Amino acid sequence: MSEVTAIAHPNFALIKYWGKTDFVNNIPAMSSISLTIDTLTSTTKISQQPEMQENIWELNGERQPDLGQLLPTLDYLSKVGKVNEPCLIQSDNNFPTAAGLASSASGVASIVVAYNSLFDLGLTNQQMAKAAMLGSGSAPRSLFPGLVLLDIENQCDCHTLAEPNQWPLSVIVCITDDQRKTISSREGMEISRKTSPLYKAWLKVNASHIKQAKNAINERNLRALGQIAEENCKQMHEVMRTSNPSINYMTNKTINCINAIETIRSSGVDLFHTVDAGPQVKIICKTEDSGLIQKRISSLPSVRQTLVANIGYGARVVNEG
Ligand code: 2P0
Repeated sequence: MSEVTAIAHPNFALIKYWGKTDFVNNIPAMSSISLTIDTLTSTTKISQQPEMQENIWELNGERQPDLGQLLPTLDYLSKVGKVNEPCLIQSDNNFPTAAGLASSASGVASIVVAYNSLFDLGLTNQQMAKAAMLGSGSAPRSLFPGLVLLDIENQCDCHTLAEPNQWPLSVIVCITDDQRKTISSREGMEISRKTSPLYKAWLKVNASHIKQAKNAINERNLRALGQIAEENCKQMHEVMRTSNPSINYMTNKTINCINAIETIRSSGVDLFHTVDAGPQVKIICKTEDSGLIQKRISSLPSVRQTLVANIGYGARVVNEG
């Protein structure tokens, strides 16, 4: 086999990771729970290139100056698999890159899966998760379908809590701005860890938020999941805001969108929102309500575009050649 193509989807955290316990091995300081979506896709083709001297990475058709945060992932994969052959890695996102839509998670997950298949490494789920985590702390979650737990209390085990067909939810991604973010999550997390007076409390509350979210998922209780997810989101943005320098990924457009979501909720529709390291707002709702919610949200001047997705599948190979 000389080339393999794999796809992976972004995942959005409902209980969030913001801070590392080990910067070198990129290990999150808290557990997280996410939802893998469909529709938005990172596609990576990896091809063996014996004539090349080193691995080359192209992102959205542009050759990257270096392997950047992929380097630890590729070093780990080549070491575990005893592979020394250089590859051309071509990744494309069908959605804005580095705008708070988890493009690094889906990108890294698609690379891990493609590499594992190309060199027939036969990695275990735990090895795949470790390889992905070295590239991006949220990337192991995109390896798996549905609602996913990344459990730091259990050697960073990552697994699905509910499969897509076990709880059919939809996600409406409200794009308020598609510019690249000015401060990366990686830098932001370190600033928060070192400077936010709320960081210790943020670490401490994680176990309770994880437990509440797991219970809500077991009971398929959207309202309870929404309450804890919105509380967790609010606390993460407070940790960011109280960092020095203060970090604020939300804009006035983000706030307008959240206010509109609250108005829709007060009219009796069951939905909740979450916001990550960017100005976009993600709405989680029952699939049968997504059309109505999208119609109301997309009429807001602060929302440039909406994308509707359902719960999606994990990273997978789509083509071998
Ligand atoms: C999350 N975020 O749990 C949180 C919520 C953003 C806000 O994980 O440094 O790209 O590569 O491990 O995973 C985004 O950060 O950071 C992220 P690194 P990552 O989804």
